[in-house]
Amino acid sequence: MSHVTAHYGKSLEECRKETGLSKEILEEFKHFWSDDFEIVHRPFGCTLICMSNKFALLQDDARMHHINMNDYVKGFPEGDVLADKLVQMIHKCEKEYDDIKDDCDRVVKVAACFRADAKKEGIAPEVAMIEAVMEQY
Ligand code: BOM
Repeated sequence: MSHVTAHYGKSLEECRKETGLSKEILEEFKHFWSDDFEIVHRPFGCTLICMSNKFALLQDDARMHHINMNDYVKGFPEGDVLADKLVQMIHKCEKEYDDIKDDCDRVVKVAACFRADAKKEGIAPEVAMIEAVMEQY
């Protein structure tokens, strides 16, 4: 998961300009996994949509594109074991918040749900692990 985060996180700066996400809210993407980062800000949800679109990970309805997400994750170390799990986890969270009409607001909720579940499942990376692989991307 550290590899996926390091790669996905590279699109943050490009999207920051589009969505106006401040450095006060999130300085670097690796902090997504830090307990100190509260996943509550609408601009962060808009930023995740922008970032995901850079890798074609979403459908037109701003829900995850299952096949593309699976293929994307598979390309990283331990991707084979991670891909199915990640798609299932995100989809479970999407279903929980399907009634939220605003895409950015809904994606914030989905992301918070996903982080909580990833921590419970023991697949959330340490920030230091992300730092260690960032230079590979
Ligand atoms: O319903 C919209 C689904 C949005 C998918 C993006 C969720 C990703 C949460 C942010 C965490 C990212 C860490 C690693 C990369 C996963 C692609």
